[in-house]
Amino acid sequence: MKLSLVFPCMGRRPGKSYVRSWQMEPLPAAHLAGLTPNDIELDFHDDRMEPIPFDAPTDLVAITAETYTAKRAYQIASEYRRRGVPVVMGGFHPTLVPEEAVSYAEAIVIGEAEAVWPELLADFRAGRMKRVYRSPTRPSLLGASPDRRIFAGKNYLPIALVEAGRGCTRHCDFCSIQSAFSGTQSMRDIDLVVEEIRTIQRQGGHKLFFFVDDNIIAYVDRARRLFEALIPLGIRWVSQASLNMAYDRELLALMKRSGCMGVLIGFESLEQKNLEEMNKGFNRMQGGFAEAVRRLHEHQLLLYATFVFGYDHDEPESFQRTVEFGIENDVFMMAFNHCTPFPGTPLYQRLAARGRLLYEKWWLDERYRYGEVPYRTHLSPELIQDACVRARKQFYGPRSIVSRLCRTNTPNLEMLRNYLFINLLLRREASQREGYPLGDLGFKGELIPTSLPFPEELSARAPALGGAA
Ligand code: B12
Ligand code: SF4
Repeated sequence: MKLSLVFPCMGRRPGKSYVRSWQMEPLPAAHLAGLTPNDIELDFHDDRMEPIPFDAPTDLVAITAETYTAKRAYQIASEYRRRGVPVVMGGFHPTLVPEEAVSYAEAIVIGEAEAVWPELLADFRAGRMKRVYRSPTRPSLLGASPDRRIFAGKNYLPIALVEAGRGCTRHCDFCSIQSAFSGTQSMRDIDLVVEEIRTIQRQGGHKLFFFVDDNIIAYVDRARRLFEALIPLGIRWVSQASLNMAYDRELLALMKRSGCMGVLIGFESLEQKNLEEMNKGFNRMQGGFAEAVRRLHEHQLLLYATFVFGYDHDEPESFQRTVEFGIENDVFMMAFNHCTPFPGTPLYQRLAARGRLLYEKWWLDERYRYGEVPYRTHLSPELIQDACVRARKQFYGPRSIVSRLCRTNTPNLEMLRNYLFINLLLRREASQREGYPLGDLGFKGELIPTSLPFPEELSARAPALGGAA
């Protein structure tokens, strides 16, 4: 039997290259490869960087679908369906909107693959693949091991993605993570993580490790054990964490000793009322955001601070204030994004219930483009979109780059090079991503849904989602 794994791009303008900063090794595909029995032949196609050989013989296609890549995933599924090849889909989008995804796949997996993937493959081989596989509880990740051989020969960014834990214990109302993992985090065995890093080091080529954990310090004691175990490896790493890490100077010092170069922290908004509305009041720390940044810098940890705009207490001046905050506090990197209502999140449900969504399903709508605000706000959606682009251009503009560089405690020449590379790349992409289509504009014809009947077990969910203005 031959299985083809596919990781879709978000969309494509014919003849144009894809967003480079997004071209990292896709761990979901490597995890599926790791769970697949050895006697199944495997190939892997990354739609972001190579054409998919639709005519090459294969028995089953497995596609990862996120909300931004859902339309492209359905296009790819349609191409295979045209050729009579069955498709199975999994990932965040089928997990959060199964009643939609199941129309474009012969089978879907709701939740994580670890508990159900071997069963699905056995059923497929026996000719009795079901329409829906659902992980009954969150599976143990203790033994989960990705198979990175599928990445060989592809031109990914030189960053190794490693997972130490999955999910987050917080409940921010816009976040797909809390919806998909019900506010829980599961962890991999620390020895296994260490072994995986050693293997990657032996193979060479990767300079930086990215722990894709949603909140690497969610359980501080466990995080400490992980960081202690990293010290002998001598790696440099980055990850994502919640702001409360800045409270704990001992933890910050340990992170630095273990090779941490910096962290992405969701600051989200300078407006207290917005933080409350998004259920992220925990972001208000003593001394405020500036003190948090100062403490990170005290430990030579670089900060990628992400902000979202479009909550009800944003004003036109909020954008400029946020840029100034970043420049005054020498923040290494910043994201200025509009808030996105992902289906399945409390935010999406609230906006749908209030009749504020501008599209029934923005992720499938022909008119929708990346960067557009798909709901009504007291500021106009266009104002928010333009102000986000302007904020990026200002923050990644020459004056800001030089001003932050002069004052930042850049530890060495390599970090200086990284600083310039990242800031200039993000400057170039400040508007490159805007207006990006969802789905490949070169795709011909309509999406082809599966001819299999709609599964009974999902019927009850159908009216709950997708409410439109
Ligand atoms: C690393 C990461 C990135 C990296 C690299 C991504 C890459 N591989 O190229 C970068 C920084 C580039 C990135 C960019 C973006 N990302 Co991102 N990213 C992540 C992150 C933190 C980790 C992904 C990962 O490797 N997880 C580990 C794997 C093993 O877990 P998993 O994906 O859950 O896979 C399991 C199951 O979902 C399932 N599964 C997955 N696929 C399939 C397929 C089949 C067939 C089956 C059966 C099962 C299955 O089984 C897997 C094993 O159990 C996730 C958050 C997260 N916790 O996953 C966000 C996340 C996926 N990103 C997200 C977003 C929104 C984006 C951006 C759009 C952000 C932006 N506005 O710029 C871009 C889009 C890029 C693109 N798609 O081209 C959202 C998606 C939400 C949604 N509803 O779809 C997430 C969930 C973050 C969040 N807080 O909401 N991202
Ligand atoms: S802390 Fe981050 S990952 Fe956790 S729920 Fe909030 S936004 Fe999502």
